[in-house]
Amino acid sequence: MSRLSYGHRVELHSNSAAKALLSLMERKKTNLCVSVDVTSKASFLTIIDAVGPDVCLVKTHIDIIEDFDQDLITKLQELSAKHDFLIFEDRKFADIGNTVALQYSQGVHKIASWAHITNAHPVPGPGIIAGLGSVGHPLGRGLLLLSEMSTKGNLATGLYTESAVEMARQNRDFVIGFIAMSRDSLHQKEKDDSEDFLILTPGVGLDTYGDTMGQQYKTPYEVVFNRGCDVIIVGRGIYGDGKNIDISSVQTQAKRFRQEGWNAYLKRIDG
Ligand code: 5IU
Repeated sequence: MSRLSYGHRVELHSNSAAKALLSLMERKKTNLCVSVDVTSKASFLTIIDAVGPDVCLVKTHIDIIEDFDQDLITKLQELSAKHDFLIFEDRKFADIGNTVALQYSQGVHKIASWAHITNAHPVPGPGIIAGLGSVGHPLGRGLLLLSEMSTKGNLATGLYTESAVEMARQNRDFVIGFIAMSRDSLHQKEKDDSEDFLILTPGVGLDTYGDTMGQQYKTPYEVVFNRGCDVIIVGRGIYGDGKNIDISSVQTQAKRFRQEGWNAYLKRIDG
């Protein structure tokens, strides 16, 4: 699957968020997702407006914004339309189905109403997909399962990863892919040529190897070309520590990661 172009893979999906993301990547020629982990509404919107032209997806942690309000969502949606990107709330749901359905649809953030894509830990079992799907599927949303993580010592390996893949296979209409560090867990068990999952990969950097809290970085080339991943997720490599935001440097870094990610993809589909 990973040798096919993003455009060719659109028809292999029934979920509208997956189709929209693959079409967007093909049309805009970018596989860059920027992870905007900053805590003020102003910095959040400023960074997104700056990177907007270069990304297919903006990843949010909406619960870290100190001055969150409904206007932030309106502005985020305006930027999504202006720059042509989708929105991924990195909520990492992890509770029983009934609870995650409420967390996804209700509360202050009402994630399902604006996030095209969200994600969940498979640890509670298939009920978490049923719960989130009861809210998200009718809205055309897509879910990613966390089958692997980027951090040192994480427990999402081996049988756990394999079971996450099996859970996804049972729920193809709503589960569109994985947060994972490579395509390997799919290759081993790939059933037929019509199966296609999206692999989105965090822990991507060009200038550093990690941070002091367990993060480990790989280059865009490593994850897209060598490991067959589809979308690179980059945070601090683009906006630094999020404190004194230098817009021109944010734009320069976004273009740099975009170029690296896209070149690795072109080489992969050419190969
Ligand atoms: N993220 C990871 N690793 C993971 C998962 C999510 O880094 O395994 I699952 C998130 C955390 C953060 C972003 O929001 O991706 C990476 O940010 P940096 O590029 O700043 O490290």
